[in-house]
Amino acid sequence: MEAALPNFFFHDLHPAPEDFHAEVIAGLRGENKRLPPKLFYDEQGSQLFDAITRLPEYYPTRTEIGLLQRHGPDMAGLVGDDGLLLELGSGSNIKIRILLEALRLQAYAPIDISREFLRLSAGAIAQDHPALQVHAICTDYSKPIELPRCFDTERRTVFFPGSSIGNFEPEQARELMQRVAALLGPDGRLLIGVDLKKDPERLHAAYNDSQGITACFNLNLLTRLNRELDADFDVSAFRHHAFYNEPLGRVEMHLIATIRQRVRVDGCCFEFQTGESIHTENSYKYSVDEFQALAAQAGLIGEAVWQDDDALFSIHCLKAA
Ligand code: AVJ
Repeated sequence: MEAALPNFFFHDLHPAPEDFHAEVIAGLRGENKRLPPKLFYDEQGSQLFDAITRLPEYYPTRTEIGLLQRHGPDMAGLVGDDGLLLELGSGSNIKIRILLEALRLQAYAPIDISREFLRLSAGAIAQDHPALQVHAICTDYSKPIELPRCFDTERRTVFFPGSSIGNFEPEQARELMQRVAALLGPDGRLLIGVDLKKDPERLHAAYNDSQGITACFNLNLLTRLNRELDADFDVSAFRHHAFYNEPLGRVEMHLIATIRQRVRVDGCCFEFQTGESIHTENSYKYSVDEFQALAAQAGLIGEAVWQDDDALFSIHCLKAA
């Protein structure tokens, strides 16, 4: 922990490369090869994701920002002043900046797995809000989160924007929301952004942009493994593949081997047939009712929900049942 500014604290609980090792090897060993999407977010990956959020085809970010601008004061009214706000997967800080215009907080705790990205974006918030205690926590929030001691405030809000909840299988999403519910206590609120079910063509375009940025983002995972896990993927021998799996209600991203090949990762050998895939991401889409039903299973009830006029994206305010 270090203090760059008197109101800025950085808690570095980033998983070590060794922690990724077991997950990566297990993911590539199985019958259907897979890698966890949290591995996208090294520095390069965070920058590519940031570029995705500005693509014309990628509607979620700008739609959610529009909802925050339009309904921020209502959201702030439900959340209440003077508490602690934890943001899961904070990434860049545009969204919290909008909320901070409507909401007076005692402390803000952005949580993200991308270390330098977090340091910069959280530090900027601390600089611009000298009366706000900013405790950035670099960690993997898909695992149980240990909060620093200084967080014993009465009122806690969890802000989970971007529809990152969509990366989790519904069962894991329920578990994560259960852990969040325990964090919130009786007075707390969860503000969560959830991408809505919609026209499959629109979804397809959002994950197959014409500039190929999403493809770079997907392929960067292999570059990262080459660098950090002593792998020897030939990145040019894989291609990006993304489609909407309608029966399962999710966009899937894959990396497809374009030729038959053998890859070494940290001394372990993996065979790929031509056309074989590594499943790198799911992005589940929920109707408002589907999501409320899932939240109810986690012990959370809906207090309000906002969506844009085109019904592209939703933000739910939930509290402990
Ligand atoms: C950050 C997980 C919400 O699923 O839309 C964007 C990640 N992947 N384009 C999403 C992503 C491909 C994004 N989430």
